[in-house]
Formats: sequence, C-alpha cells, structure tokens
Amino acid sequence: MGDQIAMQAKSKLAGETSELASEPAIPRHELISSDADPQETVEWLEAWDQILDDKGPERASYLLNALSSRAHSAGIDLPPKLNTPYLNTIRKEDEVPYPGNPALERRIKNMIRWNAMAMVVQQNKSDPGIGGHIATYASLATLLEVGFNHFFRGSIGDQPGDLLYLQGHAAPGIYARAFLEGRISLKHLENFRHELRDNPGLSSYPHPWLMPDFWQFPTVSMGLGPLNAIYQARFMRYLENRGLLPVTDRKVWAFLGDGEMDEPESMGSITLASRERLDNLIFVINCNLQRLDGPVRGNSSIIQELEAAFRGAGWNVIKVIWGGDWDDLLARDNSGLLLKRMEECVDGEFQSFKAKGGAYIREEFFGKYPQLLKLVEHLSDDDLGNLHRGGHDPRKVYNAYKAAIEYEHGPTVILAKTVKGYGLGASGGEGRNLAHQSKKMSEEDLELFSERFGLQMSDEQAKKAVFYLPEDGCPEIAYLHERRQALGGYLPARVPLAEGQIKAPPLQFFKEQLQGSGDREVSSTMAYVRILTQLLKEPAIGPRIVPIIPDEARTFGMESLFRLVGIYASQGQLYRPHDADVFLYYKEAKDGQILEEGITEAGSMASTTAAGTAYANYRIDMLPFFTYYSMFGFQRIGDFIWAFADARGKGFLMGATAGRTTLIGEGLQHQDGHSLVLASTVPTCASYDPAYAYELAVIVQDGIRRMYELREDLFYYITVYNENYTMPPMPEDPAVPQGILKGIYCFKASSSGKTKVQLWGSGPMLNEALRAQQILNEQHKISADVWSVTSYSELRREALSVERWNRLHPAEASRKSYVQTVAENTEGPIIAATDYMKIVPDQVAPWLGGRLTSLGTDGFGRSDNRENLRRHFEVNAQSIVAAALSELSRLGKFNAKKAAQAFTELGIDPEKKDPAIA
Ligand SMILES: Cc1ncc(C[n+]2csc(CCOP(=O)(O)OP(=O)(O)O)c2C)c(N)n1
Ligand SMILES: [Mg+2]
Repeated sequence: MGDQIAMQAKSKLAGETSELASEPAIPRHELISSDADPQETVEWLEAWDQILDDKGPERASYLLNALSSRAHSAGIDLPPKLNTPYLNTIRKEDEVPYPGNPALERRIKNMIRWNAMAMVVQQNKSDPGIGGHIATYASLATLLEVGFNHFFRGSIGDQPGDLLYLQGHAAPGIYARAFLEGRISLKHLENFRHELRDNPGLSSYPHPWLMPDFWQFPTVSMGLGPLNAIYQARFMRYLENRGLLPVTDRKVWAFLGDGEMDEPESMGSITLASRERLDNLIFVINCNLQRLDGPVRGNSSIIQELEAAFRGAGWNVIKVIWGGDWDDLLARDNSGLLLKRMEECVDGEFQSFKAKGGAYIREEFFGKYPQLLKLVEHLSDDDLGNLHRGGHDPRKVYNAYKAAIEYEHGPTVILAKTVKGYGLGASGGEGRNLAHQSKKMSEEDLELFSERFGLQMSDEQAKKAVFYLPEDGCPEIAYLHERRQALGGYLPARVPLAEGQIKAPPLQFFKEQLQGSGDREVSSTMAYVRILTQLLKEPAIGPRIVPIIPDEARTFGMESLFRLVGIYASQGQLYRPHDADVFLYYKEAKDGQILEEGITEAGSMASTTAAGTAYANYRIDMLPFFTYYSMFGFQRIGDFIWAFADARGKGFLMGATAGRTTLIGEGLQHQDGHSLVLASTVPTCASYDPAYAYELAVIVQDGIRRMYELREDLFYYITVYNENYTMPPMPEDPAVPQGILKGIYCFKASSSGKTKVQLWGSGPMLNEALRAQQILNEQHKISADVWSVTSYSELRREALSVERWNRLHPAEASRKSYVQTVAENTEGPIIAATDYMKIVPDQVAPWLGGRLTSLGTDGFGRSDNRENLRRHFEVNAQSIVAAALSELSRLGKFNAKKAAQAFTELGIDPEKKDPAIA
C-alpha cells in the first residue's frame, strides 16, 4: 500500500500521463510522505536535533509549530498527526524503577491467577454449562495487581477512596484477590456462580444489588462502565465545586475491554471528559486484541485506532505496548526495521504470534527481514515466545499509572497491549479465538500453568485445579495486607451511608398543590416544576437536589430554574449571555446546580446514576430529578436504568411530555404510550401516572421519605403531561393519600343510581372519565363512580405478593389484595382509560373477575390535536361511554339496540380501523 502510494506520488511529481491520470487526485500529505531527497531530509533533521540539544524541547516545539503555520499559510495541507509510532509512550530513559517487592508481588499475582482460573474450571467440572471466564482476567492480572499494590486508594483520610470500574468478565480475579485478603471465604469461591445455595456463593459479575458490601458498579453490560465512569468523574468535580465534598486527588479508574470500545456508549462522551479537564479520570483499556468471536481489529491496529480517537478528543494517551525485554532489541536495532515490522503487522498477525509460539514468531515476524533475524539470533524460540507485551510488564504498567496520576490537564487513557488467556495454554485458549468462552483446561495445561507461575502444588493437585491456599502469616499475605493498609483499605468495597442526610418535608409543605389551582389551568408538568422549585428553595433539602436535563428545560417550562440555581459550568460563565438583561437569563456558574447535559439521555442517566448512588460512593445523600422526554427514556437508555437499579440508585425520573394522545402534533416518534410498560419491568422502580398536582405532591413527598429517610433501595418513574386543566384540591377523605400511594382511590363517586359502572382513569384520562361520568348520567341514567388510578404497577406488585402468600399457605384463610378489596366493594363493569397501552391497566385484570375493559393507546402515534388523537385511539370520553354501554348490554343491563344508536350519537364508528395496527 505504502509502496503503491509512493509510486503514484513519484509519477505524479514527474508529470507522467499514465493511467493514473484518471485516478482520483492524491492528497497533498501523501505526496509529501514520500522522501524525494533523503539527504536534504537528514540535514533538516540534524538541524532540528541540534536545536533540541542546545535550546531544549520548548524551542524545538516552537519551531515545529512555526513551520506548520508557515506550511498552512502556503496552502499545504499537512496530514493530521494523531498517531505516534507503535511504541511505548514512556521512553525507557524516563522510567522510574519499580517500587515495592516485585518478587512477592509476582507470587501474589500468580496465586490470584491460579485461583481465578480454578474457580471457573472447578465449577464447570461439577456443574457443566454454569459458565464463567478465565481468559479476560488472565490478560488483566498485571494491570490490576500493579494498581492494587501501588495506586488504588481504599480511602483518602476520612474520605472514600478511588472508584474502580472493573471489566465484568474479570470478576473471578477480583474474587480471588479478596479471598487472599480474607474478605471472602473458600466457601464463596467454591460456590462461584451458585448464589442460591445454603452457603451462597459469588455472583457471576459485579452487581451491587447482589453483593451490596462489595461491588460498587455494575459494568458487565458493555459500554456502561466507560460512560458512567466519565460522568462519575464529572459529578465528583460538581460536588467539589459546589462545596459539598472536600477536594481530594481521588481518581476514577475504568478498566475496559478493547472490544467493549465498539459500543457507541463507550466513546460517545469522551470529549466531555477532556472539555471538563477531568484529570481525576483514568481509562485503562486492556488491549488483548480480541473480543468474543475473534480479533477486535484483525486487519488493522486497535491500539493505533484508539490512540488517534482519544488524542483527537484531547485526552492524554499513554501506550504500553512492549515489555521491557523488547527494550534491548529496540536499542540494538539501528536499521529502524524492528519498528517498521511492528508497525506493518496487523492485529490478526499479532494474535497468531501468541497463539503459535516462538518458532513461528522467528519465522513470520523477525524472518521478514534478514537484519531482524540476526537481531534475535541469540534468543531461543522459547525466549521469543515469551517476549512480553507491555500490559504484562509491571514496571511498564507502573510507569504508565504514575504518569497518569501525575497528569494535570485532563483525562488519561492507557492503552495496554496484553494477551487474552495469558498463560492458559492451548486448551485455555491463550491468544486463540475461542479464548473468551474457554472454561476448561486440559490436565496437561493445568500442570504447565502451575509450573509456569511457580505455584507450589503437586501435579495431582494441579490437574484437579484445587484452590491454592497460602499459609497463614506467609510473607505474601503479610505484604498484601501491608500494601492495602498503606493505601487506605480494601477494594472494591461499597460502604453506603447508614443514616440518611435528607428529610422529606411534611406533606403540608406542598399546600399549594394540595389546595388545587382554583380557576387556573395548569399542566401536571407545571405542577411538578413548582414542586421542584419549592424543594430547591427549602434550605434543608434544596442544596442536595440535582436537577438533570438533556436540553429540554424550555419544553417543560423549567427555564426559571436557570436563574434560580444556575447551570453547572466548571469554568464559570466566560461570556456575557445575550439575554443577560432579562430576569431569567441563561446563568452558568461554577457552583451552578443544574446539570444541563445537552442532548444525551445516556449521559443524563449517567449523571443521575452518579447522584443517586452518591450515598454509597461519596457518603453524601444527593437527590436527582432527571426530567426528560418520556419517549426517550426507558426505550432508549433502558440498560443504563437497569444498571442504576442494580446499583441501588435513588431519585426521580420524570417522564415529561407523556402520553400518546396528550402530547400533540409530534407524532409517531415522540408520543409515548409504553414507557410505563417498560418501567414496570425494573424491580426497584416505582412508577406512577398521576393526574393532579396534589397526587404528585403526595408521591414525591413519600418518595423522599422512603428513599432517604427509610433508606429503601428504590427509585421513582413519574409521568407528567403538558395538557392544561384546573387542578382540584385534594379530597378531604383521609384515606386519599394512602390510596394515591397504593395506586387507586375514589375521586368522584356517583350519586346513587340503579345501573352502575366504574370508570378508572389515569393521568389526563381521568378528566375524560369525568366527562364520561357526566354523559352516562345525563343521557343514559347510568351512575358511574370515577377512580383515579395512579399506579397499576404498584397495584399489581401488591396483588402478586398477596397471591403468592395465598399460594404458599393453602391451609390458611386467604388474604385479599388492595385492588381486589377496592373492586369488590363496587358494582358493575370497570372501564379503565389510560394514555398508555392497554396492557398497563390489564396488569390488574387477574384480580377483577373479568370485569375490566381497558382502553389504551396501542399502536403508532400520529400528528394531530388531542381531540382527534383521542378519538383515533378510542380513549376519549365518548369511547369510555361506548365501552360502558357495550359492557352493560352484554350483561343484559342496557338495551343493545339503544347502545348501537348511542354509538352514532357519540361519533363512534364500529367499522373504523383498529388503531393498534393502523
Ligand atoms: C452490551 C453487551 N453486549 C454483549 C455482551 C457479551 N459479551 C461479553 S464479553 C464480550 C467480549 C468482550 O471483549 P472485550 O471487551 O475485548 O473484553 P476482553 O474479555 O477481551 O478483555 C461480549 C461480546 C455484553 N456483556 N454486553
Ligand atoms: Mg479484548
């Protein structure tokens, strides 16, 4: 390829008119990449070297910049230089020696290597198919152990220490270390991936939900770790800049897979990290060149690709490619051919070198150039096979970490080249495409492994992959504890606040909402913004609130908050905003409170996660309110929300512009009729669909109480709409608040009448139910009770738990769920209307004895006004009336012919196309 370009360049320069003339023009920078006058080049380079020697790097760099500007003004398009040579970034001359006791550390690491492998191999012998991974940790061991022995801080003074995001598939290695530290028992190791036993074992991957004292961050779904780590580092600065957290040099370390970097979330926010100069953030990308199926970039170089992307984004990039045993070869190679060979090999070849061993490396790597063969003639094939990659050399890794923590201008990424399945042999998949899924090893490879890593055990023990149990008080274990104590404690560890720091205000605090809006028509979104504003102004709770918005504040009428509490901007406001003269100007401030994230729901959720788990990571209670377009929540970033739940996150997700018929005009992509369905799938998510301001106040007040005072691990999803109507005062019945929280209460009973029907409404559909109540009464003499259903999913959860109890206690008197009790005390068919899918009310159908008819918004949305949308989806008052008449007719309580006639008057077309498939 390079030669071809050079040839093309030469012929172009010579003005030849060959067939090349018809080919696309060669970019200028490729023309200048061929050396037309080597002698002249050498002279220039020597002159520059001289300046570097005499006047230092600053002057040398100045001159290069000046030349580059000159070239630019002469119209010469220099190639963007985002890559450095395929060498370690830190030169050998600049390295510091390895501190500590490398020999002891190596033995500790080898014990961990062995046990991490043994726990997976053993499990799969006794319980085939239980799974687990051995190859990921094998490639990562040195990268982690250097960190554990010298860098990762368990605490910083009285502050929590560094935050570690770990590759999920390397969990066995983390457990194996915790075992040596005495933090988990042998029984735990023996029951890896067997969590449901008398002696429960260890979870497959990092899950704070399952191991709440141990794991901090759920990472195993690829891409969550990198994005969450970036926003975590930013949130740390936010807390510091707002004076809520003392400034420390705590770091966020994120250990990531090279394959994982393909997830769009992984790299999607890297410019935020550099823009915010997050020097508290270190990415370590374990470049073992493989993912699950095969090479990450067989035909090119993942390290060079990542280097260019991160450098382009303004990160400090440190490449750790070659181990120390290459230093001598590089130093002795005067031809430059070794670097050339390193650079011309693609990752697929590097993988083969490791899979096929020393003789192959000699022939295929060094053998390409006779000079290189000569360079290694003193080395045996075994020596060549054992030439280390940088990520397996503690000294190289130590120097990279040291440089990373000392770098003060922004985030650092370390690109460490490793071998997937390092040391596991052919059966364990070392360097092979099957490495990721390998869970078993041959007896021969187990023996080789134990020999290679100097484990003191018999061949028989090795073949059985028994756990390595160091003796009490052996120097390795003493050293391991000594290092961790020097670094402030053990990691990972999750130590949440025992007692809450936020108290819910009394319900009366929200008297504005409880009193109703009088004649004023407002939306539930406006009511919510008032609630948020009141809370922000309340000194006892206000500063702990984190309003998070993905560029939609004006849509929701939240712009008054800009002025009230300011938008967080780490550099303050460096410009005078154009609207500075206006009261509600766009105020950015270093201690601003709002996280105005721009158009990233994923980033906003990552901020929500950092805020809603701050009680565990920083031991400070923070209360996020993440307000977003409801359509772009659960369905777009569901996996981040799932991880938030796993991390025991607290806070409020506010799905604004909710409802498939309430949000008008926007159409199919925007009208949300299913986020409540998706929300119901998350076990710790309490979702509500309130209609009125006082319902919202009751839910928010109780939510704060449960999450922050009672320390329950849950979060809330609440839909808020943009339809304006008068907000009634809260009914006087003292049972109403409990009904709101449980999910249903009677809002307006009928005056007694002979034929009865129950109308259930949620969100703005409650008003449609009230209109239907009137029509039924006035035109058909049917009396309808109207109920507000604030949460079908909460009703269902309670009903399921009661049903389960009944199932498990057949000999005892059966209990009744709340929804069943409510329904049994009423008469007639139940017509439920929702702006969400019919399956939302259907959640409680099993306990309603066939009485339920659900009207909902199944199908794709449309652009139109509310009236037409509600007619289209058959959820308007007329459709509710028609459904009531239809059900009563079938029960023989209403004349069917009259019902059909009423349909015509109501404007119902029985032959209309089903909106569910329209
Ligand atoms: C979102 C998501 N998709 C797919 C997977 C399944 N998966 C687990 S590990 C893996 C490959 C990981 O490769 P890499 O990131 O390079 O890590 P390595 O084990 O090589 O260090 C895949 C595809 C997952 N965990 N998450
Ligand atoms: Mg990989």
